[in-house]
Amino acid sequence: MATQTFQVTGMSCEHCVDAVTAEVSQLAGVTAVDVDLAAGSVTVTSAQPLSADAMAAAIDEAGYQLTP
Ligand SMILES: [Cu+2]
Repeated sequence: MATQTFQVTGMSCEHCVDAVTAEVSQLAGVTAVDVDLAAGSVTVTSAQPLSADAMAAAIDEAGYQLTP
C-alpha cells in the first residue's frame, strides 16, 4: 500500500474536487483519493506507488495541472 500527496493547480470548488477524484480513482490500484481544496493537494492511496506520468495524465484529463 502506498500513500502519495501531489500538488495540483487550478482547483477552485467542489466541482473541481469531484472531477479530480473521479479521474484519479480510475487509475489502476487506487483505493482512496482525498482532495484538500484549500491546500491544493491530492492524497492518493494505492496498491502500488503511482508514477508521476500516470498521475499527471489523470489530472490533465480532469482539466487541471500537476505541480512538478
Ligand atoms: Cu471547480
